[in-house]
Parts: sequence; structure tokens; C-alpha cells
Amino acid sequence: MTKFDRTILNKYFIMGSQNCKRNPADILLEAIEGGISSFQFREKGKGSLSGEDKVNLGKQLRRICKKHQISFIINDDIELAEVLDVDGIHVGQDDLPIEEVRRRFPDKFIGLSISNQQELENSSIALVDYVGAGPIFSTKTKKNAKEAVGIKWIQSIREQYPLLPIVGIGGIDQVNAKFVREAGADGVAVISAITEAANIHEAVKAL
Ligand code: TZP
Ligand code: MG
Repeated sequence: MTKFDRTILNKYFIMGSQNCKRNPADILLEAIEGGISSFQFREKGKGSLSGEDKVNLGKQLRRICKKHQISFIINDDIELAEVLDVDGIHVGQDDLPIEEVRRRFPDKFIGLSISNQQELENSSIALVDYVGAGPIFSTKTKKNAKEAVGIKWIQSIREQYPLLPIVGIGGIDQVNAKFVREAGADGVAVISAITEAANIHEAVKAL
């Protein structure tokens, strides 16, 4: 495993075209100018692109991140991880097992979603570089999201794994982000707090 810089979790922006009411490349650029620390391409759910369209958007967003030295993480898509030469891969509990992802990508960083104690106990935490904990608050963005677990879930992971990089996700905005950090998270992962903002620069700064 390569050395993982946990500061990239500070302001972790996630999106796909289905989250954007205007050009995703423009939204990503504005978010980078505003000060995000990493980007996850998550082309998924109602209205998302597939096939060649997904690959082309991925290439475009990948180029933007490379140019501005922002870490580019792909959600789930192992094939696209290779095509886009991503920095990292984020997987959920229902995706490829973490052992398999680590075997295929020994040098990329790997994130895993963890929503409860059972998932934490059943996962090879030693093989991942960070965990995404949530949904912390209720979210309208992910249709099949599990029930909100609250900041106590971050406190609990932090107590069990004092050194593990943790990013909170789900319903996080400019008002509640500080509670997520105070609970022990290294940062906040957001979709709508940035994609829905009237002023993206200000929205990122305020996170
Ligand atoms: N995983 C858990 S909640 C969520 C994902 C992808 C959606 C987060 O979106 P928002 O708009 O920041 O609540
Ligand atoms: Mg997934």
C-alpha cells in the first residue's frame, strides 16, 4: 500500500452528471477553485450516463483533476479505474470485495463505505486507506441510502480505530460540517452542498 495523505479527505466532492443542473466540468472547476481537496466521480442512479458517454465524461473530469493536482477517485467501476488511471477507488458493501480490489490495485488508494458496527467488524479495515462513514444525516441525493446514523457513528469508529482516516458522508452541509469534524472525522464528503449551491466558490469555502 502506498502512503495515503489523509488531508485529501478534508473537502471531498462527489458527483456525476445526474447531480448537475449544468455542465459537470464547469461545476468541478468551480469547486476546485473554491478549494476542494479531492473528487469522486460517481456516475450512478437515475439519469446517469453509461457506456461511452460515461467514459468520455470520466476522461474530461479526470483531465481537469490532473491539471489542478486534485485526487481523482472512481466510485465502484473497476474497469474505468484502469482506463482513467485513477488515484483511488471507492467501493461499497455490495461491490467487489475489498481483498479483490486491493489485489488488483496494490498502489491505488481504496475507500470503503461503512454504515454500521456489523459492516465494520466484517470488513478488512487493514486493507483500506480510508472509510466513508454514513449516511450521517438524512440525504435526498441517494435514493436507496440507509438510515441516518448520526455523528455518534463517527465517534464510535474513531474510538475503535484511533488512526484510521475517516470521511463523513450524507446530508452534510455548511452548517453541520463542523459537528462531523468535531466527532473525529478527517473531513466531509458532499454532493448536494456543492452541486446545488448558487455560488459554488462560497459553498466550498464555507464547508
Ligand atoms: N452515500 C451515502 S449518503 C450519499 C452517498 C453517496 C449521498 C450524499 O449526498 P448529499 O447530497 O451530500 O447528502
Ligand atoms: Mg458502490
